[in-house]
Amino acid sequence: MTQVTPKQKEEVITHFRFDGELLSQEPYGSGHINDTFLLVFKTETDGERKVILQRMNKEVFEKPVELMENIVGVTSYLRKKIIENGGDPDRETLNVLPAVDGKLYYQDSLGDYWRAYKFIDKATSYDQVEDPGDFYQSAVAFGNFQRLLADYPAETLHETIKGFHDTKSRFAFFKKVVEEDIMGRAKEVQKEIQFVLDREDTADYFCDLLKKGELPLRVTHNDTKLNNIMIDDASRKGICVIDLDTVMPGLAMNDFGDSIRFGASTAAEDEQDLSKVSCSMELFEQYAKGYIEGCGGKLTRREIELMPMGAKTMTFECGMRFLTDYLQGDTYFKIHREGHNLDRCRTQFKLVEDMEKKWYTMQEIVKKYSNS
Ligand code: ADP
Ligand code: GN1
Ligand code: MG
Repeated sequence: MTQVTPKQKEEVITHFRFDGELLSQEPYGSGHINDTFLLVFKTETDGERKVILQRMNKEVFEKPVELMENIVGVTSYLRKKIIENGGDPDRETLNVLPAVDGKLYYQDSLGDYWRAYKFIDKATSYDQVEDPGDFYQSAVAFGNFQRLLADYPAETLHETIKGFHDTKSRFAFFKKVVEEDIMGRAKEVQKEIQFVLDREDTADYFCDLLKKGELPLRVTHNDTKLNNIMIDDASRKGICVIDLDTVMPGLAMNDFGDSIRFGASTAAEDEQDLSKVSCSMELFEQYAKGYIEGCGGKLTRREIELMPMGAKTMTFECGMRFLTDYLQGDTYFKIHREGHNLDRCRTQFKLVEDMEKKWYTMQEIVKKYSNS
């Protein structure tokens, strides 16, 4: 995607129903996909009001209108449940702010799609775990999210990215990208390429079980990293699951696994010193406990047993995706330095190796909670 220009943003802001005088606007958060801005307004009635404004990445999400239909469907459903449970729907789910013409998005004169959300104040989205208790709370919240959506009519959801966690197809695509090698980068990363090729069985594992009808498809989030949840600054509870772009039918093990990949790592996703990167079993346990509790008894014994496989699959898949993007010239994930995607790929593969070493421990941990 091209850079957002000030003129473009100015046009967009006038096309939403925002109250008050604009005090500031700045790029916000550390997402890899959309362009996110925090806007602050001064209103006559209730002081400062903050808004999240996002340009949706239309190269990643080819049908932004369908994407917004999913988000409004899911958030209005959650809103009802939150009210029934006596919660605060303005803080516990995303709230879309409509454009001036009443639509859920605004398409600007350059053809880009934008949306706005109420800002969830006095809560934080973390890029790394600072306290294991927060990680546990984020697990309860992601588990709850799935439990609350258990009866959501899955057939009404659009598939916003085709084959998003179809690791087998991603593996086949990876091999094609290596063969084509359009940037001439494959020769520098032979070790990483080999790492992927040696693990075709990991890529196939869930896809084969799904084909045999052995795994339940649920409405899942599919991008459960720690910075996609807001932790309340006062209660330290995971209050709101955000980044709903990939809510689609999927596997509970993958939602569990993607959180482990990101949050149970002892280092940042793009750490260059690999000696700092490992999968913390303390954090793995906190998350497993919280997620199983949050799902409220809905997970089958088999799903719980396969949670370590979810962690390995999501970490392997994500590393392979970063490497694919590196080989293709960094067109999918935002990068902030040369070789950024390669650094990210290396942390993921270090984690996969570490999980392979700790396989028995992970199995024992989930076993402990599958009986509770
Ligand atoms: P991306 O798909 O690029 O990751 P996100 O929707 O996750 O985009 O938004 C990026 C970041 O913006 C989040 O990690 C979070 O820090 C912040 N954010 C997004 N929505 C809200 C919101 N409603 N209230 C507060 N912060 C938000
Ligand atoms: C992207 O959007 P964001 O930054 O929360 C990506 C995830 C990856 C993640 C890796 C739609 O998540 O699939 O796991 O980066 N989202 C999309 O950090 O591709
Ligand atoms: Mg995000």
